[in-house]
Amino acid sequence: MKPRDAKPLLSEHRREVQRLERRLLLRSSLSIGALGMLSGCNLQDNDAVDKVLWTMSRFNDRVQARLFSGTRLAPTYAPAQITKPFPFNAFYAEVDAPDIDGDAWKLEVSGLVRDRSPWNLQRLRAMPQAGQITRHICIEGWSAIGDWRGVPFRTFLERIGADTSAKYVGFKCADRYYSSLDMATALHPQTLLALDFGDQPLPTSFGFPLKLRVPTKLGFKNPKHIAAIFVTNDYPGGYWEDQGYNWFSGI
Ligand SMILES: Nc1nc2c(c(=O)[nH]1)N[C@H]1C(S)=C(S)[C@@H](COP(=O)(O)O)O[C@H]1N2
Ligand SMILES: [Mo]
Repeated sequence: MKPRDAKPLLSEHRREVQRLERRLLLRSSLSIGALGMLSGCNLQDNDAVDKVLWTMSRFNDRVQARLFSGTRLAPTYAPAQITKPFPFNAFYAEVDAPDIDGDAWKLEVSGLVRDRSPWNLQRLRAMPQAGQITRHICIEGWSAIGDWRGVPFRTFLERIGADTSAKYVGFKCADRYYSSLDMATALHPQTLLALDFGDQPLPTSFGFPLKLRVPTKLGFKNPKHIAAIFVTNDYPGGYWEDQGYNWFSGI
């Protein structure tokens, strides 16, 4: 993948930055460009470059989690910046996206939670709603700005009595996709159980009826068509994570 923001980097850093870019891709699946977009750093001056070099020299999942997770906010955008049409991506073609009946749909909840009762759309819509306009960054080298709205995931986890000292939250999807997050990211103020894109319900191929929107992570950590959510201390992995993509993949 070609780094988008590599050009403005000062020339005296070029060599070090190229080395870094390789390490970053190998260890985390993130490019410097993607890291810049997730964190809102333009990586154009010496300070920013030094900060990245310092961070990358200590790069692994555990250290990344300690450095970033739960505190940094992803950049937000203006309504005029929303990407139209919004791009589709999945491990299959768009015509094969699961066609889910919203009235019959149920969300299962399990694992380290007090209330395992299933949820439906009506119950989710009765919860407090929020949203923000953020950039989705796919590991395949494209990004797009979208307006997702829904239930703050922290509010949902509190409502089901999740053990927030557990390590992971896992997701199972209607298309057999699956993924998982560290608890700090699950509780991050921008992490949303999204029901809407703009003021409309999520379109069929973009995750209807429910997707997780995590603007501090790469696109593959944003599961669509969620069917089940579980809280656990056993590492749940993920569809792409289990094929070698870095599990943390974010800020
Ligand atoms: N259920 C499900 N969720 C998924 C995927 C998928 O194949 N199935 N692909 C992931 C990847 S790699 C990306 S880039 C985004 C694409 O979301 P979009 O179609 O809304 O752009 O969904 C993510 N979540
Ligand atoms: Mo992706």
